[in-house]
Amino acid sequence: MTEPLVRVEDAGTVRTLSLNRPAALNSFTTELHAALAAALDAAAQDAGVRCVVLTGSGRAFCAGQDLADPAVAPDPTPGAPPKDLGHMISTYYAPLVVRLRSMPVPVVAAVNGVAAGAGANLALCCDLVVAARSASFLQAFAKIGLVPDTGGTWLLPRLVGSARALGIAMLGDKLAAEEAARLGLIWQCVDDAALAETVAALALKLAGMPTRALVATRQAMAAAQHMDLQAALAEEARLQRELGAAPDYREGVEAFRAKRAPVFKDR
Ligand code: T3D
Repeated sequence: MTEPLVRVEDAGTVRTLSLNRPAALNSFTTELHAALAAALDAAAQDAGVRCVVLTGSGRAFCAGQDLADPAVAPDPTPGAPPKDLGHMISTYYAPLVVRLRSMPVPVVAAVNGVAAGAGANLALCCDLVVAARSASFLQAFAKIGLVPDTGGTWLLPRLVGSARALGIAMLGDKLAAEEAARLGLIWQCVDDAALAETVAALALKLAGMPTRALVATRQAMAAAQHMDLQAALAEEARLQRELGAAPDYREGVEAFRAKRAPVFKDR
């Protein structure tokens, strides 16, 4: 039986998706893109899923685009036309970012090893990024004459500021997980042996929280980057009006007042 390109495992309401091309460090082919898109869509549509964890099989998280894929590898034949990388980006990577950033549940990246190129930015697109101490982040694009894609130009300056974003992107050096956490690029760096347990606990915690409010928080924070304070305050009022009318708010307040654990159900 052939191995799936994305392994799907459920533990209660937490769904783990593992990129599964370990021999090529889980780098992206068009087939892997299709498998990941289908797995994310299935998780989004499954009311039983309240948190998604994204990770990699084997020693890497994801090495970005598979540079051996004939769809992108430059043809050495003299006079051969260049490959249209813009088409790859708009057909596969941009929709992947949009899919991830509009997931109806929180998404945690469990970065088990190197995350390079689009693989690094795939991780950074997730809501919370937890990395093993031996993992690293590498904006490999400059080394092959490209710019950061998969949301990198948008994400990096927002996460770490322009000076650091430019240094990370222009030099393309490996950034160790611990340094990534220190710079605020990721949420947490943990010992390798603690990664699975830490992520499982985090995902379980998120899965038990008010999902709709968590997703609205992601969206509001992204939207606020383009707003002045007045507009952001107005958007907060609009969201609180909406969330305040939903069952999770009533449940949260009732549970607090009754000194019991809340049971959130909105999604
Ligand atoms: O092109 C477009 O469509 C535009 C979109 C671009 C998006 C992008 O992601 S561009 C950036 C593409 N990624 C890279 O440039 C990263 C290339 N890989 C590396 O720099 C290194 O492999 C790593 C830093 C990720 C890991 O280094 P290391 O020393 O731990 O492993 P390695 O020995 O280099 O790689 C192990 C194997 O994986 C090796 O294969 P082999 O020799 O054992 O048969 C290597 O060729 C393969 N591999 C690693 N990365 C890729 C890859 N194969 C295809 N594509 C890769 N990206």
